[in-house]
Amino acid sequence: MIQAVHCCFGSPTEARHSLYQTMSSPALLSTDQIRTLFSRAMSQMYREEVPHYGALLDLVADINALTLMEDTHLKAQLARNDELGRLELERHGAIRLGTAAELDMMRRIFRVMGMEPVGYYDLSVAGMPVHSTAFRPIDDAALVLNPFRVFTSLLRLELIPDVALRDEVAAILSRRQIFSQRAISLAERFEQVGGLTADEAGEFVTQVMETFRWDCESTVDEATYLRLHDAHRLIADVACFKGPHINHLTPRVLDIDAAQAEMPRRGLSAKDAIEGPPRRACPVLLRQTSFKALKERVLFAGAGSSASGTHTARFGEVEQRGMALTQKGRALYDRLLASVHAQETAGHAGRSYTERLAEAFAEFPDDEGRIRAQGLAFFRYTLTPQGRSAAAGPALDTGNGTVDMDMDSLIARGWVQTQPITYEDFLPVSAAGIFQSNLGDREQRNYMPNEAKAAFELALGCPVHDEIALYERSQDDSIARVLEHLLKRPHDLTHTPSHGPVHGAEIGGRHAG
Ligand code: OOG
Ligand code: NI
Repeated sequence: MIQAVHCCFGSPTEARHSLYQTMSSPALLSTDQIRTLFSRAMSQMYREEVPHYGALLDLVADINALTLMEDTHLKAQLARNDELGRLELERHGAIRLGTAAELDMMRRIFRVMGMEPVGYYDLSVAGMPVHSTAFRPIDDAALVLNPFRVFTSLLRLELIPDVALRDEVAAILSRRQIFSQRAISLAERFEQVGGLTADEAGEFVTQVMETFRWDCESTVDEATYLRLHDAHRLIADVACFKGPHINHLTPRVLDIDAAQAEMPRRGLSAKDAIEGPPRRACPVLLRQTSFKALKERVLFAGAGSSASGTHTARFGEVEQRGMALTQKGRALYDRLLASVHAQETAGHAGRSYTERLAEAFAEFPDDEGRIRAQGLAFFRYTLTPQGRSAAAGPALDTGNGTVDMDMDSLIARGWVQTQPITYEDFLPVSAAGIFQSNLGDREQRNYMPNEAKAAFELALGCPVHDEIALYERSQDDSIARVLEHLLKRPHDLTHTPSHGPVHGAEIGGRHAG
C-alpha cells in the first residue's frame, strides 16, 4: 500500500558492491555525507555574505540551549526521536528556478545528496507566479543524520498576462546555464557509479555552491530589469540574474516566541506575527517568522555597463517544528486558520491576531493522548523497557487472544510508548506570508487558485512524493518493529492492510487516516 514513489531513472548502478571495485578504487561517500558537506558549506557561505544570518544562528543557539535546560520533557522527547544531534545542522533554504530544464537538472543534483522532491505547493493562491516542491531526505535514518531541505519554486510563465513580456522572459532564461559543466558531469558520474569519492564530492559541493551564490551582476540592462520588476518582483528576481541565488537559510529554534521577542534586541526586525499555528503545549506543523536581511547592490548589463541599482534577494527566517498531522488533523488546522483569516476582513474589536488565533485553536486538542485518539497526528511506536523485557521472553502466544496486539492495549499494558513524528515539510499559507512580507505588502496579486501539479511533475521529470504517505510509512514501520519484537516474526505493514488482522492479532491501534 504505502510505497514511496521511486524517483525516475531507476537506482544508480550498484557497482560499489563488487569486490574488485572495493579493493581497487577509493571508497564512495554516502549521499548523507555529501548532503552534510553541502549544508555546512552553504551555511558557511551564507554566514559570510549575510551578517544577520550569523546573528540569527547565535540567537537560535542561545535559545535552544536555554529551552533544553528548562524544558526537560521536550529534551527527553527530542532525545527519544534522535533529534538532538541534528538540531545544530538543521536548516532549510529556498531557491526559485526559471525553466523546466533547470528544475530537472536540480532534481539530479539534489539526488546526489539524498534529497528527493516531496509535496506540491501551489503559490498562485498567494499571488505568486510560481509552484514548488521541497527537496529533502525521506528516510527516517537520513532525516536523523541531517534533514537539510530546499524549498524549490519554478516560475510559471503562463501566469504572466502580457504575452510579449512572457516571450521576453522566456528568451532571457533560455540564454543562461545555471550549472557548471563540471557539476553536471559529477552528477552524471554519480548516476553511473552509484556514488562519489571524497575528492569528487568535495569538488561537487564547490561547483554546486556557485549555482546558489549571489552574484550582483545582472544579465539584463536596467530598463529590462525595471520592466520585469513592474510585472512582478519575483519575475525580476528569477529572470534577471545568472542563477537562483539562495534567498534564505533557516535554522530550527525550539521556542519561536522567545526568538521573536529576542530578535529586535539583536538588531533583527522580525515581521509582526508568527506564521502558522499558535503557541501550544503540543506544537503542530510549523511556525515561522522572518526578517528583511539585505538590500543588494546590482550592476546592470548594457552600454557602458555603469548603471547600478538595488534588489532585495535575501531575507532571514527562523522556524519551530511540531508534529506531522494526518489528513484529518490537517483539515482541522486549515479550517481553523481560515476562520481566523476570514475575521481579518470583518471587524474584530481590538483583539490581536495572536489572541484570535489562540481562540480559534481552542478547538484543536492540545494533549498527545487526545490528539492520537482522534487520529489527528502521526506517532512513532516503540517498546518501553517493560515491553523490551516481554520481548526478551518466549514468543508471545496471540493465537488464543492471551495478549492483545492492538497498540492501545500494549500502551495500556505499559509495553509501548509513543512519540509524535516531526513535520518535515512546509505550509503553503505560511510560505505565502513569507513571500509577501519580503516582497512588500503592496505586491498582492490575485491569481485564481491554479494547481498545475501534473505540469510541475512533467518539468521536474518525476512525480513528487506524497508527504502524508511518508509519515504514514514511518508510523507503520514503527508498529511493524514493535510487533516483530514481541511476536518474533517479521511484520511488513507495507504488504498488509494496516487495519486488518495479522495472524489473529489486531494491529494498528489508533491509525491516522
Ligand atoms: C520560498 C518561501 C517558502 C518557507 O519556509 O515556507 C519558504 C521563497 O521565498 O522562495 O521557504
Ligand atoms: Ni523558508
